[in-house]
Amino acid sequence: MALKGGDIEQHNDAKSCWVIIHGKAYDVTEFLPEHPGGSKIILKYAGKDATEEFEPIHPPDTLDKYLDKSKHLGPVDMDTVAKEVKEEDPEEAGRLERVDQKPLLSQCYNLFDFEAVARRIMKKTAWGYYSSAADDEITMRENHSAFHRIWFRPQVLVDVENVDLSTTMLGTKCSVPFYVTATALGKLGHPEGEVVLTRAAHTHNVIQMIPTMASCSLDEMVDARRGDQVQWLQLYVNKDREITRRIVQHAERRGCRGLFITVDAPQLGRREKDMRTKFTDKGSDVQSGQETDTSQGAARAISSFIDPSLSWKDVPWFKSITKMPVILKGVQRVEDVLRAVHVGADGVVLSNHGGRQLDTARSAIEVLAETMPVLRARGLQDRIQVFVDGGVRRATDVIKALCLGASGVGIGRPFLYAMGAYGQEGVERAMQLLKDEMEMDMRLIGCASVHDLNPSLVDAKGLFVHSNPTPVDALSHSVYDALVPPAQRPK
Ligand code: PPY
Repeated sequence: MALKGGDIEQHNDAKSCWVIIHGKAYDVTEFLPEHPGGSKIILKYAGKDATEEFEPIHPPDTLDKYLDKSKHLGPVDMDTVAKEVKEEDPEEAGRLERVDQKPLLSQCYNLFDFEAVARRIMKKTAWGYYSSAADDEITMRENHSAFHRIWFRPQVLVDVENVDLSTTMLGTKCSVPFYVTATALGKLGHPEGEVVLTRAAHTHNVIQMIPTMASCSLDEMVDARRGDQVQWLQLYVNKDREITRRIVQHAERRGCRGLFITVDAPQLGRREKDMRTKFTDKGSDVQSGQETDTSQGAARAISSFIDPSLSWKDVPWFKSITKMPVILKGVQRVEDVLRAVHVGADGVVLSNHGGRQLDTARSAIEVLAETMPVLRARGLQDRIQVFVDGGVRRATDVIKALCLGASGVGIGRPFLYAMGAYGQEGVERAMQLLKDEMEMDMRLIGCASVHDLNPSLVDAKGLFVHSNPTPVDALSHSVYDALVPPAQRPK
């Protein structure tokens, strides 16, 4: 017999805490101290329906995995559960109005357009989480602007009637040299989450990297795959290596073709925009100066499982538990690329985690320009595949990375923005726009195949220059009123 709302309501504190999730009741009293996001957030929903808060940040198999079966109390007659009367939220009303008035998808011409729309219509928590980066967000901005310090040296009079964008990454043929990189918590941006990216990736034959911290389960993303579509797995290494082994081997059994181990996040960076919007409904407390809770933002709250003791010593173990190629994601200097070759990694992703970890870390494109000449000088360029991600918004950015020796380029936030703003169609259009830009750029640079791209086609001398131009005298500019010419004197 189904439980009634009244039965649940009585268990509304730390002594006895029941919650409803997707129409079922759970006794989470003993789980409270273990919850990676802290007990406070659960207690807020003690005796109530917690589905809305739970959904985007927990894959659907979470309760089966982490809560003992004896605590699964069974179905609830939802007609008997008091509906929470939500206060009229003017901010949300404004957002819904903006959703109604958003531009047509066909009016989006480039990846920045999706970002502009997403910023206006995504929920504040989603925008805060996706768009935020570490500290002053200097690295996040540098990731894109570094591409502006590379200039093309096009060649002319090459037959570019037919342009071939296809390439091979980790032995897989794919139609374009970019892939959907792993980004977490997809349901913050779209009710269906990451499977939307899977479907769009299929349409364009683009590889998808499945995130450990997805809102969908790995099985859901794998089940959403069609035909011979290719997926890789991004891995956060758990302190409990048995959990890690299970995840890796399960992904391999389900057909994932690459293991990308995240190595740049022994601790999650501080993303203050995310912390401020907070993943609680009373985010605005911070602004009004009232007492705040200690919310750390969506990501940090659930990151305590990540093992900060992960080290080079562990790499052979990963190679021993899987036949998938092993790639280290988040390498940031040539010395570590050489070390990765030495320990037998099949690849590296030069990446600073979208600027979300160490602020003022260099851009991946700069690290690539540092790395490839060293690999070539030592004859190691074919021993390891080098990928880059971060700040890629234009096909010219992708082409520059390939010219400098990258095997492929990861794109994260832009596809999330396209998904948040327009769903699957949006992601498909974003991919199509990139393809169209790329075909044109290839013609203009004088290359009919991505395999013809090489370092002679770019001038990257300025890439390593980090100095700022003469600082702008911002303060005086803000108080200075320019001399206004007098009104014409009467004759
Ligand atoms: C990030 O937010 O940068 C992530 O990599 C995702 C994440 C989310 C939650 C816990 C750990 C990492």
